[in-house]
Amino acid sequence: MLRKKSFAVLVLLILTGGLSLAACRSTEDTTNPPSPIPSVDVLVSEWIVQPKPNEVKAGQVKIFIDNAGNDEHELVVYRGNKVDLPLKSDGSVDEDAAEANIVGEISEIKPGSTKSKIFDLKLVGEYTIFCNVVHEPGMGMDHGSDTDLVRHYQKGMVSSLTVTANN
Ligand SMILES: [Cu+2]
Repeated sequence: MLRKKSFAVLVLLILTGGLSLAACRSTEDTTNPPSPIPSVDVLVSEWIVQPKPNEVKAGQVKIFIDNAGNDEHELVVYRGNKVDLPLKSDGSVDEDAAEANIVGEISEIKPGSTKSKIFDLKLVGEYTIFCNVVHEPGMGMDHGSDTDLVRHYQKGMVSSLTVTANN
């Protein structure tokens, strides 16, 4: 009789153990795997900024940048339309004035190299991505004949990226 009782307890233990294990497993099964962060490939060169795709869902976005040019570039991510970008009198972007809407940047992308960074593009709308490198003529691709500095933004290194609702 005593033996029978302890057997019953053992069976109960195994059963409950099995049940809790099963419960554990089913919890794991119903948990969705973390969805991969959407990415945008941006090609930069003299004098282009080409995002692919140019539209992405709101949230974290991984930007891969590929410098196919001969000059060093950077990529600044600004929340807003290009027409709203504050410019300095010389035609380059006034990053201090734009600071509140600058989401982040990838800097010092050497010729022929790639870099990536995750940006938090949580707000829906238009974003502008651009290169704001300014240097003396002759230091990069542009061996300008005038004494003006080479301003990549002015040369056309700007493009737009649209962030759409995430549902
Ligand atoms: Cu540039």
